[in-house]
Amino acid sequence: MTVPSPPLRRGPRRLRRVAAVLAAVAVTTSACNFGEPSADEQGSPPRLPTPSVSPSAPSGASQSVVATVIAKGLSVPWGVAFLPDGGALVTERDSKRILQVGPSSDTEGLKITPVRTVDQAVPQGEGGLMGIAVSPKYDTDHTVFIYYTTATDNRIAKFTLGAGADPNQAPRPIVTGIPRNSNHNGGQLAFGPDGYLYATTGDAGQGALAQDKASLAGKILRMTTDGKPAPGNPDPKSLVWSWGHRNVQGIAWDANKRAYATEFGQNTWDEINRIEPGKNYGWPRVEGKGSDQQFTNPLVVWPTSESSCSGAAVLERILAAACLRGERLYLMELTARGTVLGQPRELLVGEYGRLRAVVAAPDGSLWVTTSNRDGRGTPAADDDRILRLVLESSGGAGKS
Ligand SMILES: [Ca+2]
Repeated sequence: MTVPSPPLRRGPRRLRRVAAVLAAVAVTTSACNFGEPSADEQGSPPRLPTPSVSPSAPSGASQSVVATVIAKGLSVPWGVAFLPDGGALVTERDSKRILQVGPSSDTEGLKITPVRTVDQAVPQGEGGLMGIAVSPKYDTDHTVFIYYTTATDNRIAKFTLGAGADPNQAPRPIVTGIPRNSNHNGGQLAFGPDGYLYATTGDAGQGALAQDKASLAGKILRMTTDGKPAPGNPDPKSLVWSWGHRNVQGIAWDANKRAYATEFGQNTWDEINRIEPGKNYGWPRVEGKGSDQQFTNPLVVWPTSESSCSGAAVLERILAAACLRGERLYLMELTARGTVLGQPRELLVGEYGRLRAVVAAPDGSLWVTTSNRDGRGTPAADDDRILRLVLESSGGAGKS
């Protein structure tokens, strides 16, 4: 059996091809049922390593997905953000490096090029160089945003890339004073469909701060590119968008502009929450689902041993969550009302170890990073890796 190396290039998003992702992966398919790319995918494919076909459903069920290792030899890749050229900026938490991955390739997979090191970051425990976001106006402002831990706080800063940019110029902080600790630093950054920058924070090991609106800990923040409260925030003078969070490391939006976030619980329940402004998600008063009306219940809860999900991404109607301790990728089908339809499906269970970031790539695939060098995993020789997942069976939706 041969599985064609999927082309990776700029071009029209192929989202229609994943419109029936869950249906496709749920269909009974043989592992060889991956055909030639359609005409609009033709192009000059990079020299990618041989894909592995991963039978990813539990106990002999029939889901399958093509997972291709497209980059390897990284160390704790944390944030991934695509540039307009189809390459991605990737942060490494502990080395404090920012790398560009792709779009060109070499014999090892996608080409990895160091961009800069963020010397201002002070990695410790779960802290270090974490989230990264590319300005929606990157073509004109060349600006990149990062979230990192220092000796005294977590902060958000920005810098410029490209011709004329000085790689030795320190990133300019736009938000400081986000409480830090060895654990629960949050760290995700992403631009929402409204054009504003969102940041997810952790409770820094002090649960009470999540219920304190004056603290930036245990919150989801929404801001302008200068780090000011974005217009429409619940309190016009505050960055706080939602509160009562323990440790959120992933956020993504669906086509209806609804936000979903992954959240680490304590010992029992991890959560997926649909994030709405001004709502209180309960921590530390509630872990998982509760009955107190003042708190917003999660959409989905999982036992921590099967989840501990960090990254989140939405691809068409599919919400994906990449899990560290649970060593799997969950896929959930979102409804038009912003709920989850049926049971989450799990892929890659235990196959690549701990999974941290998941992002929707411009070509309609998902990129997933491993995190086996973060001190809690068992690294393979080529860890940490970036996987490219194509969530479809060839032949198109409706065929099996
Ligand atoms: Ca909660």
